[in-house]
Amino acid sequence: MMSKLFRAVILGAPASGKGTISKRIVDKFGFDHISPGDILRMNVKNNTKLGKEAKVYIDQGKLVPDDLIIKCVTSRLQESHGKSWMLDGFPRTRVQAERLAKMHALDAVINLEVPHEVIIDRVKGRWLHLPSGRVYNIGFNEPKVPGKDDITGEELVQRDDDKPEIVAQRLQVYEEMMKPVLDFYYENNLVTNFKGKTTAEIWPKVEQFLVERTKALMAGRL
Ligand code: G5P
Ligand code: MG
Repeated sequence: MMSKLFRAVILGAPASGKGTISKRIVDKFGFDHISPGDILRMNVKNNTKLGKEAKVYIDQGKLVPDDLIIKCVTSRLQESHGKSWMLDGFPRTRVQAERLAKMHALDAVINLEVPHEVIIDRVKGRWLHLPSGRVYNIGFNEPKVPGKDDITGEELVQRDDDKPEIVAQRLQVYEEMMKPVLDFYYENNLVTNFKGKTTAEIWPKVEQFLVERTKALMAGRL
């Protein structure tokens, strides 16, 4: 276990593989994985106040308002107190990035770059176990039993916002909103880009990067 804490964000377009890469980081490095998208989907499923408010935006492929999502992430980060963590899909606006910077100094910004045509093709085969956030894809990491989660045997679902027209909207919102976020992190020299069409291509590079970064952190060079 690392004695110093590592804090990272993982950014990338919808279905670029943030959740998939995050799972591998959790398995290898033991970081706490915080995915606001997963938290929102659980709230929608349980019909909470947050879920009801967020659903309207999620279903249209729009971003949930900053104050809602910042509140949600801030309280989840408190649960990670004393642990190394990675935030998946947050920040998505400059306001979110600035608020996060006031709370925590980051050690890395991992930016996944996957071509849009690959993404559009991928979402068609995505299946999800809602309570855990585990994702599957037909032809990539298929569940052992069709339609069932490997660990719990519970039902898998498809996301309402994975319909082609909503995915197109999400990609457009992403391109618009992320530029100022990436600029903010470039100004702070934090961004590392990982380009590729598959997780098989991207993961070894992310893994090597994190091995080096966590070593540097331990040696006090970060
Ligand atoms: P989310 O939940 O943050 P997105 O749109 O950022 O959603 P998403 O869709 O969850 O991102 P991902 O996590 O990047 O995608 O990708 P993934 O699930 O790991 O992989 C996608 C699929 O490809 C999976 O089926 C996987 O198995 C498969 N796959 C992976 N690698 C490969 C490969 O090599 N080959 C193949 N064939 N398949 C592969 O946000 C959702 C909504 O929540 C709100 C917004 O409304 C947003 O639209 N929201 C926020 N709003 C405001 N601010 C924020 N910070 C918000 N965060 C969430
Ligand atoms: Mg995800």
